[in-house]
Amino acid sequence: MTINKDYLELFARSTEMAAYGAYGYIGKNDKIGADRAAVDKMRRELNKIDMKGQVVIGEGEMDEAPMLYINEKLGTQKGQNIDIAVDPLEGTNFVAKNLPNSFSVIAAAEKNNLFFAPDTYMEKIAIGPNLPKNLVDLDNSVEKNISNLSQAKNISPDKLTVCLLDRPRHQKKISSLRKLNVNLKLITDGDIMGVLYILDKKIPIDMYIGIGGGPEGVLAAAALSCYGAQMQTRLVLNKEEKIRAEGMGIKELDVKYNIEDMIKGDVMFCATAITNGDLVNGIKIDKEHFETQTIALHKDSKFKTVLKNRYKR
Ligand code: VTB
Repeated sequence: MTINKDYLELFARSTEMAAYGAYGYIGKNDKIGADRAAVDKMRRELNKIDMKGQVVIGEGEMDEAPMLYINEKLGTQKGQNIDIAVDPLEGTNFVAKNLPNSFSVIAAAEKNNLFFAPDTYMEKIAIGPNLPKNLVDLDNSVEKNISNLSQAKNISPDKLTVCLLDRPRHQKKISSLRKLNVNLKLITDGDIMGVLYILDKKIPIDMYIGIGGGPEGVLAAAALSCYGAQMQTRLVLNKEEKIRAEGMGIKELDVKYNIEDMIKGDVMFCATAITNGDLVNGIKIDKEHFETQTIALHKDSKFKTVLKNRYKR
Protein backbone atom coordinates (compact mmCIF):
# COMPACT_ATOMS: atom_id res chain seq x y z
CA MET A 1 0.00 0.00 0.00
CA THR A 2 0.98 3.58 -0.63
CA ILE A 3 1.26 6.29 2.01
CA ASN A 4 -1.34 8.96 1.23
CA LYS A 5 0.62 11.73 -0.50
CA ASP A 6 -1.02 14.42 1.67
CA TYR A 7 1.15 13.24 4.54
CA LEU A 8 4.34 14.53 2.90
CA GLU A 9 3.51 18.18 3.51
CA LEU A 10 2.58 17.42 7.11
CA PHE A 11 5.84 15.59 7.77
CA ALA A 12 7.71 18.44 6.11
CA ARG A 13 5.93 20.83 8.48
CA SER A 14 7.30 18.82 11.42
CA THR A 15 10.92 19.11 10.23
CA GLU A 16 10.41 22.78 9.35
CA MET A 17 9.16 23.59 12.84
CA ALA A 18 11.88 21.48 14.47
CA ALA A 19 14.51 23.27 12.38
CA TYR A 20 13.06 26.63 13.42
CA GLY A 21 13.17 25.48 17.06
CA ALA A 22 16.87 24.65 16.75
CA TYR A 23 17.56 27.86 14.82
CA GLY A 24 17.38 29.87 18.05
CA TYR A 25 20.39 27.90 19.33
CA ILE A 26 22.77 28.44 16.42
CA GLY A 27 26.20 29.36 17.72
CA LYS A 28 25.12 29.14 21.36
CA ASN A 29 27.22 26.10 22.26
CA ASP A 30 24.17 24.42 23.77
CA LYS A 31 23.67 21.05 22.09
CA ILE A 32 21.13 19.82 24.62
CA GLY A 33 19.00 22.97 24.45
CA ALA A 34 19.06 22.89 20.65
CA ASP A 35 18.06 19.23 20.54
CA ARG A 36 15.27 19.72 23.07
CA ALA A 37 13.85 22.68 21.12
CA ALA A 38 13.86 20.65 17.90
CA VAL A 39 12.26 17.63 19.56
CA ASP A 40 9.51 19.66 21.24
CA LYS A 41 8.50 21.39 18.04
CA MET A 42 8.64 18.21 16.00
CA ARG A 43 6.51 16.30 18.47
CA ARG A 44 3.92 19.08 18.60
CA GLU A 45 3.52 19.01 14.81
CA LEU A 46 3.50 15.23 14.52
CA ASN A 47 0.79 14.97 17.16
CA LYS A 48 -1.53 17.17 15.08
CA ILE A 49 -1.47 14.71 12.17
CA ASP A 50 -4.38 12.29 11.62
CA MET A 51 -2.39 9.06 11.74
CA LYS A 52 -1.76 6.11 13.98
CA GLY A 53 1.93 6.93 14.23
CA GLN A 54 4.66 5.27 16.22
CA VAL A 55 8.33 6.11 16.62
CA VAL A 56 10.61 3.24 15.58
CA ILE A 57 13.83 5.23 15.47
CA GLY A 58 14.00 8.07 17.94
CA GLU A 59 16.00 9.80 20.58
CA GLY A 60 16.64 6.72 22.68
CA GLU A 61 14.61 4.45 24.90
CA MET A 62 11.85 5.87 27.07
CA ASP A 63 13.70 5.89 30.38
CA GLU A 64 16.85 7.51 28.99
CA ALA A 65 15.30 10.21 26.79
CA PRO A 66 11.66 11.00 27.37
CA MET A 67 11.45 12.81 24.04
CA LEU A 68 10.33 11.15 20.84
CA TYR A 69 11.41 7.82 22.30
CA ILE A 70 11.23 4.47 20.55
CA ASN A 71 7.64 3.14 20.59
CA GLU A 72 6.14 6.55 21.42
CA LYS A 73 2.72 6.91 19.83
CA LEU A 74 2.22 9.97 17.65
CA GLY A 75 -0.69 11.61 15.90
CA THR A 76 -4.40 11.66 16.61
CA GLN A 77 -4.65 7.85 16.30
CA LYS A 78 -7.02 8.27 13.33
CA GLY A 79 -5.81 7.56 9.78
CA GLN A 80 -3.03 5.36 8.41
CA ASN A 81 -0.75 3.18 10.52
CA ILE A 82 2.66 4.77 10.13
CA ASP A 83 6.09 4.00 11.54
CA ILE A 84 8.34 7.00 11.96
CA ALA A 85 12.11 7.48 12.19
CA VAL A 86 13.22 10.85 13.52
CA ASP A 87 16.45 12.75 13.89
CA PRO A 88 15.07 16.13 14.99
CA LEU A 89 18.56 17.61 15.06
CA GLU A 90 21.17 15.92 12.87
CA GLY A 91 24.45 17.71 13.50
CA THR A 92 24.10 19.12 17.03
CA ASN A 93 27.76 20.21 16.79
CA PHE A 94 27.01 22.18 13.65
CA VAL A 95 24.23 24.13 15.37
CA ALA A 96 26.26 24.61 18.55
CA LYS A 97 29.21 25.98 16.56
CA ASN A 98 27.27 27.70 13.76
CA LEU A 99 28.64 25.46 11.02
CA PRO A 100 26.90 24.38 7.81
CA ASN A 101 24.91 21.21 7.19
CA SER A 102 22.66 20.78 10.23
CA PHE A 103 19.22 19.38 9.47
CA SER A 104 16.02 18.17 11.01
CA VAL A 105 15.11 14.82 9.46
CA ILE A 106 12.19 12.39 9.39
CA ALA A 107 11.30 9.24 7.46
CA ALA A 108 7.92 7.52 7.46
CA ALA A 109 6.75 4.16 6.18
CA GLU A 110 3.82 1.87 6.72
CA LYS A 111 3.74 -0.18 9.92
CA ASN A 112 6.64 -2.65 10.27
CA ASN A 113 8.34 -1.45 7.08
CA LEU A 114 11.32 0.38 8.61
CA PHE A 115 14.31 -1.45 10.08
CA PHE A 116 14.44 -0.91 13.88
CA ALA A 117 18.12 0.07 13.96
CA PRO A 118 19.40 0.35 17.50
CA ASP A 119 21.37 3.42 18.53
CA THR A 120 24.73 1.80 17.77
CA TYR A 121 27.33 2.14 15.06
CA MET A 122 26.70 0.85 11.57
CA GLU A 123 29.02 0.15 8.63
CA LYS A 124 27.76 1.80 5.47
CA ILE A 125 28.55 1.84 1.80
CA ALA A 126 26.41 3.72 -0.73
CA ILE A 127 26.48 4.56 -4.43
CA GLY A 128 24.08 6.44 -6.70
CA PRO A 129 21.31 5.16 -8.99
CA ASN A 130 21.69 3.59 -12.47
CA LEU A 131 24.64 1.38 -11.58
CA PRO A 132 24.78 -2.43 -11.80
CA LYS A 133 23.26 -4.17 -8.76
CA ASN A 134 25.68 -5.31 -6.04
CA LEU A 135 28.52 -3.38 -7.63
CA VAL A 136 30.06 -2.62 -4.24
CA ASP A 137 30.01 -4.67 -1.06
CA LEU A 138 31.03 -4.15 2.57
CA ASP A 139 33.09 -7.35 2.38
CA ASN A 140 35.10 -6.19 -0.62
CA SER A 141 38.42 -4.44 -0.13
CA VAL A 142 38.45 -0.70 -0.78
CA GLU A 143 40.55 -1.44 -3.88
CA LYS A 144 37.94 -3.86 -5.25
CA ASN A 145 35.03 -1.47 -4.64
CA ILE A 146 36.89 1.40 -6.30
CA SER A 147 37.91 -0.74 -9.25
CA ASN A 148 34.28 -1.95 -9.74
CA LEU A 149 32.95 1.59 -9.51
CA SER A 150 35.54 3.08 -11.83
CA GLN A 151 34.85 0.38 -14.44
CA ALA A 152 31.06 0.82 -14.20
CA LYS A 153 31.36 4.61 -14.49
CA ASN A 154 34.11 4.35 -17.06
CA ILE A 155 36.33 6.85 -15.26
CA SER A 156 39.71 6.38 -13.63
CA PRO A 157 39.95 6.21 -9.80
CA ASP A 158 41.62 9.65 -9.65
CA LYS A 159 38.39 11.14 -11.03
CA LEU A 160 36.24 9.46 -8.35
CA THR A 161 35.33 11.17 -5.06
CA VAL A 162 34.51 9.27 -1.90
CA CYS A 163 32.93 10.76 1.23
CA LEU A 164 33.79 9.54 4.74
CA LEU A 165 33.46 10.78 8.31
CA ASP A 166 36.88 12.06 9.37
CA ARG A 167 37.53 9.64 12.24
CA PRO A 168 40.58 7.63 13.37
CA ARG A 169 38.51 4.45 12.83
CA HIS A 170 38.62 5.19 9.09
CA GLN A 171 42.39 5.68 8.85
CA LYS A 172 42.99 2.42 7.00
CA LYS A 173 40.28 3.15 4.43
CA ILE A 174 41.49 6.72 4.02
CA SER A 175 45.07 5.65 3.35
CA SER A 176 43.96 2.96 0.88
CA LEU A 177 41.88 5.56 -0.98
CA ARG A 178 44.80 8.02 -0.98
CA LYS A 179 47.07 5.36 -2.44
CA LEU A 180 44.56 4.89 -5.24
CA ASN A 181 44.60 8.65 -5.80
CA VAL A 182 40.86 8.88 -5.19
CA ASN A 183 39.55 12.32 -4.18
CA LEU A 184 38.24 12.47 -0.63
CA LYS A 185 35.50 14.50 0.94
CA LEU A 186 36.06 14.21 4.68
CA ILE A 187 33.16 15.37 6.80
CA THR A 188 33.38 16.12 10.52
CA ASP A 189 29.80 15.04 11.25
CA GLY A 190 26.42 14.47 9.68
CA ASP A 191 26.57 11.29 7.69
CA ILE A 192 22.92 11.37 6.57
CA MET A 193 23.95 14.25 4.30
CA GLY A 194 27.27 12.51 3.66
CA VAL A 195 25.32 9.66 2.09
CA LEU A 196 22.90 12.00 0.30
CA TYR A 197 25.76 13.71 -1.54
CA ILE A 198 25.83 10.73 -3.89
CA LEU A 199 22.41 11.85 -5.20
CA ASP A 200 23.39 15.39 -6.00
CA LYS A 201 24.39 16.23 -9.54
CA LYS A 202 26.21 19.44 -8.57
CA ILE A 203 28.50 17.78 -6.04
CA PRO A 204 30.43 14.97 -7.67
CA ILE A 205 30.50 12.38 -4.87
CA ASP A 206 30.61 8.85 -6.22
CA MET A 207 30.56 6.76 -3.06
CA TYR A 208 30.02 7.02 0.68
CA ILE A 209 31.78 4.58 3.02
CA GLY A 210 32.51 4.16 6.69
CA ILE A 211 31.06 3.67 10.14
CA GLY A 212 28.46 6.09 11.52
CA GLY A 213 25.24 5.92 13.50
CA GLY A 214 22.70 3.13 12.89
CA PRO A 215 19.61 5.38 13.04
CA GLU A 216 21.26 7.80 10.60
CA GLY A 217 21.88 4.83 8.29
CA VAL A 218 18.18 3.97 8.10
CA LEU A 219 17.20 7.60 7.53
CA ALA A 220 19.70 7.89 4.68
CA ALA A 221 18.46 4.59 3.23
CA ALA A 222 14.91 6.01 3.19
CA ALA A 223 16.05 8.89 0.97
CA LEU A 224 18.14 6.65 -1.26
CA SER A 225 15.26 4.25 -1.74
CA CYS A 226 13.25 7.09 -3.35
CA TYR A 227 16.02 7.38 -5.98
CA GLY A 228 16.79 3.73 -6.61
CA ALA A 229 20.32 4.24 -5.30
CA GLN A 230 22.25 1.43 -3.58
CA MET A 231 23.29 1.12 0.05
CA GLN A 232 24.53 -1.77 2.14
CA THR A 233 24.89 -1.69 5.92
CA ARG A 234 25.85 -3.90 8.87
CA LEU A 235 25.46 -3.18 12.57
CA VAL A 236 28.65 -2.77 14.61
CA LEU A 237 27.85 -3.93 18.13
CA ASN A 238 29.76 -4.42 21.37
CA LYS A 239 28.69 -7.14 23.83
CA GLU A 240 26.16 -5.02 25.68
CA GLU A 241 24.70 -3.68 22.45
CA LYS A 242 24.32 -7.22 21.11
CA ILE A 243 22.08 -8.08 24.05
CA ARG A 244 20.05 -4.91 23.53
CA ALA A 245 19.70 -5.52 19.80
CA GLU A 246 18.47 -9.06 20.44
CA GLY A 247 15.95 -7.57 22.88
CA MET A 248 14.72 -5.35 20.03
CA GLY A 249 14.03 -8.47 17.99
CA ILE A 250 17.06 -8.31 15.68
CA LYS A 251 17.88 -12.00 15.29
CA GLU A 252 20.88 -12.12 13.03
CA LEU A 253 23.39 -9.55 14.14
CA ASP A 254 26.15 -10.01 11.59
CA VAL A 255 24.11 -9.76 8.43
CA LYS A 256 24.47 -7.20 5.71
CA TYR A 257 21.35 -5.21 4.94
CA ASN A 258 20.51 -3.80 1.54
CA ILE A 259 18.07 -0.92 1.12
CA GLU A 260 15.14 -3.24 0.54
CA ASP A 261 15.88 -4.98 3.86
CA MET A 262 15.83 -1.66 5.71
CA ILE A 263 13.03 0.10 3.84
CA LYS A 264 10.13 -2.06 2.70
CA GLY A 265 7.45 -0.67 0.44
CA ASP A 266 6.58 2.98 0.23
CA VAL A 267 8.49 5.66 2.15
CA MET A 268 8.59 9.41 2.69
CA PHE A 269 11.66 11.45 3.66
CA CYS A 270 11.94 15.10 4.72
CA ALA A 271 15.05 17.04 5.74
CA THR A 272 14.90 20.76 6.56
CA ALA A 273 18.19 22.65 6.76
CA ILE A 274 18.87 24.61 9.97
CA THR A 275 22.22 26.17 9.11
CA ASN A 276 22.99 26.50 5.39
CA GLY A 277 23.57 23.17 3.72
CA ASP A 278 25.44 22.12 0.60
CA LEU A 279 22.19 20.81 -0.82
CA VAL A 280 19.66 23.36 0.52
CA ASN A 281 19.71 26.71 2.35
CA GLY A 282 19.19 27.02 6.08
CA ILE A 283 16.50 28.97 7.91
CA LYS A 284 16.29 32.64 6.96
CA ILE A 285 14.44 35.10 9.18
CA ASP A 286 13.29 38.67 9.12
CA LYS A 287 11.27 40.59 11.70
CA GLU A 288 8.01 38.86 10.93
CA HIS A 289 8.74 35.70 8.98
CA PHE A 290 11.00 32.73 8.69
CA GLU A 291 11.74 30.77 5.53
CA THR A 292 12.59 27.09 5.28
CA GLN A 293 14.00 24.78 2.63
CA THR A 294 13.21 21.08 2.82
CA ILE A 295 14.24 18.09 0.75
CA ALA A 296 10.90 16.25 0.46
CA LEU A 297 10.67 12.81 -1.16
CA HIS A 298 7.91 10.26 -1.67
CA LYS A 299 8.88 6.97 -3.22
CA ASP A 300 5.57 5.71 -4.65
CA SER A 301 4.48 8.98 -6.24
CA LYS A 302 8.09 9.57 -7.43
CA PHE A 303 7.76 13.07 -5.97
CA LYS A 304 11.10 14.75 -5.28
CA THR A 305 11.35 18.40 -4.52
CA VAL A 306 12.91 21.14 -2.44
CA LEU A 307 9.94 22.68 -0.61
CA LYS A 308 10.37 26.38 0.09
CA ASN A 309 8.00 27.75 2.70
CA ARG A 310 7.52 31.01 4.54
CA TYR A 311 5.82 31.26 7.91
CA LYS A 312 4.88 34.01 10.33
CA ARG A 313 7.17 33.99 13.37
C1 VTB B 1 27.49 9.49 13.76
C2 VTB B 1 26.90 10.02 12.48
C3 VTB B 1 26.07 11.27 12.74
O1 VTB B 1 27.39 11.70 14.71
O2 VTB B 1 26.45 9.01 14.58
C4 VTB B 1 28.26 10.60 14.46
O3 VTB B 1 26.06 9.04 11.90
C5 VTB B 1 28.85 10.15 15.78
O4 VTB B 1 30.04 9.50 15.49
O5 VTB B 1 25.63 11.81 11.53
P1 VTB B 1 31.25 9.55 16.52
O6 VTB B 1 30.82 8.72 17.69
O7 VTB B 1 32.41 8.99 15.78
O8 VTB B 1 31.45 11.01 16.88
C6 VTB B 1 26.87 12.30 13.53
O9 VTB B 1 27.94 12.79 12.76
C7 VTB B 1 25.98 13.49 13.93
O10 VTB B 1 24.91 13.06 14.70
